[in-house]
Amino acid sequence: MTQQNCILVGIPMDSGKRRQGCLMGPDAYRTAGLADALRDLGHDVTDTGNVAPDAFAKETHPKLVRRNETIGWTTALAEVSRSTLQKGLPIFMGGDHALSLGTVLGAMRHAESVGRPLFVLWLDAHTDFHTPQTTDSGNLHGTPLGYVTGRDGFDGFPEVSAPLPHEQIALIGLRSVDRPEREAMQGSAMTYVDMREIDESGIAKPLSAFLDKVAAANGMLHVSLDVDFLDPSVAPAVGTTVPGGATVREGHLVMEMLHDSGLMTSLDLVELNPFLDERGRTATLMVDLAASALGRRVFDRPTRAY
Ligand code: NNH
Ligand code: MN
Ligand code: MN
Ligand code: MN
Repeated sequence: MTQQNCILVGIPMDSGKRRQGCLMGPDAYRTAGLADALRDLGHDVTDTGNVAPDAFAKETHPKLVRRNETIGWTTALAEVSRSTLQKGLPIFMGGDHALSLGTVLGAMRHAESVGRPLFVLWLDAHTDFHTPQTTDSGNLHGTPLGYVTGRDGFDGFPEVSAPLPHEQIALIGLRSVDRPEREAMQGSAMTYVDMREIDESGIAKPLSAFLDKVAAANGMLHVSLDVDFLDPSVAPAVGTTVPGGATVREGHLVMEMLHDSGLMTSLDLVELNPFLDERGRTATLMVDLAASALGRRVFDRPTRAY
């Protein structure tokens, strides 16, 4: 397989929701051996350490949780993401999912500068399509897809000058969608695959259709993997568990197909809360999934003799 220049970026961001602990995520990935797992596959791996948010004002917002801090992170991360994409394949070790406001924005800016369309694959139980107005919880980790698609109401955040077209987004693993999100997504050209569709027809078919679309457009592909995409019985270290999620094999199959496609150009690992983990099993599974996305396989199937 092609050797990649993997650049690990630690993002100890915890401002996207009330429950704390995702700030320990980057160190959990380091402890679980992410860098060595990728090196074993023959890749160049650099860990650039942790990013910090830009300076931010005291919080005063009546509804939104740590809004100003999230703006500080978004500004910093958009630039980190854009500049890291010029050097290699960034792997963003979160941190909660609000980090994707910045990492996706930076990937959009990079893709624009090289004249390629950016596609986004969202692996999540949730759609994360809220705006600061529609969110009930006030948790900005529920808003990154609303933000990058140019929905209104993100006052104070960096401007999204060229919003991501809905046709370039696929969400897979859905099983918790709030009413305002569902309403706003009516008639949208986003690809959405909920758990029922996965149960009925499998995860490979819709994923491969989306990957074909990315390939046909010579697109870049940002993958955002939320721990809660997976079933909580195998991935308990997340604040927002939703039963009925992807199995270990469904997770690996997605990652293996991503690897075979050669299309992935950046990766978020988000929402891991090590404080909620059981003997590191969720961190370890996430590292194994990242390794599958970068080419690990159980064995190279020999040709069968019949
Ligand atoms: N939709 C809910 C909210 O906005 C939950 C979002 N939580 C997530 N998203 N974990 O992936 O509060
Ligand atoms: Mn999410
Ligand atoms: Mn989620
Ligand atoms: Mn909500």
